[in-house]
Amino acid sequence: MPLSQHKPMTKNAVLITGAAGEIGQALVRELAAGGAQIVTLDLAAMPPELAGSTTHVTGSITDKALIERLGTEYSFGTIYHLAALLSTRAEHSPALAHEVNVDASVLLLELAAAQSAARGEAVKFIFPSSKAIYGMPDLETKAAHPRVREDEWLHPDTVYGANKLAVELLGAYYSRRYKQLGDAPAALLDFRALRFPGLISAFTLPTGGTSDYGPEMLHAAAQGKPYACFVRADTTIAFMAMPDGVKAMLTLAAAPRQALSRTAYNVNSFSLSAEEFRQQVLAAFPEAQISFAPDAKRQGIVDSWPMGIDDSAARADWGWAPDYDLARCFDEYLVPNIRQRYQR
Ligand code: AKB
Repeated sequence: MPLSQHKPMTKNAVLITGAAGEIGQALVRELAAGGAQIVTLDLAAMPPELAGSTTHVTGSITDKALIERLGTEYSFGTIYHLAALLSTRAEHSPALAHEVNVDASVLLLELAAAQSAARGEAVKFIFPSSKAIYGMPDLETKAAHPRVREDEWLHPDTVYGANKLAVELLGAYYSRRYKQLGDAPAALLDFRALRFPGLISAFTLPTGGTSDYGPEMLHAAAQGKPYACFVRADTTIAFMAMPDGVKAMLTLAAAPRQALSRTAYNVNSFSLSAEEFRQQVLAAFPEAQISFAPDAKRQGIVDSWPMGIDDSAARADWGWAPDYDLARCFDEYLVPNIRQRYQR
């Protein structure tokens, strides 16, 4: 829909960028059920079943004029900034990754800063960051530090990890120090980031990520397709069920600001090796054909990510706890929904 056809200035609208992607679709489903006025922005159209739930703008988050026009036509209470190039895709086009993952984030931070100042009330800016902001130097160090804390190992090996870390730091700046040498704005925005494990959805597949081997293995098995996993069998990282990812974003967004001791929080669920992932898939789909054909470059990326992340700060500050451990994730969420999706 062209922006000029929108009704101007609904107060406390919710903006979701990258809304047609995996996290976006799951988040829209939850928020729409609560009756929020949602504006979605994505290069792609929303899937038909969600199209009626939002006012959708088809366009790029790198389009400065478009972002500025959104800012004149809506007053946002909360922005969920999900649009990003994931780690494998970003590695193929680092300059584009910087433009999408960092420069466009600055456009949105500017929008949120201007609206916070104009309203005298902080716009909440919720940002999905990633375990990719960590960089474990070698496999021995990775094994010796199975649950890294927020302030450790912040030396990402990928452009995606560097982009996410840069936006975390910029968000903290916009939240606390923005224009500190000029006239102090009436209110600063309220930036909150979550460092996610690899999210797995029963309903969508990721594109361009490097933790994708997990969901790809499972969705391939459910469709009766063979799958060659692009990392070694012993490769271990953390994963999380998509409903927990959405729950984490909504719970963090709702937390009172004074309860938060940091702007970026780890959220963890369960860790498992690619072989353990395969065993889970085989338990549900015994005929699945899953082999291992490691790709050295993508293997290097996953090897640099920690096995798990320590989420005690999120638990203490805003009561975070995942609903799905490994068994519940497969038995109650992934397998029944994926079976139904592919009807096997
Ligand atoms: C990716 O694989 O790029 C993402 C991530 C780890 O954030 N799933």
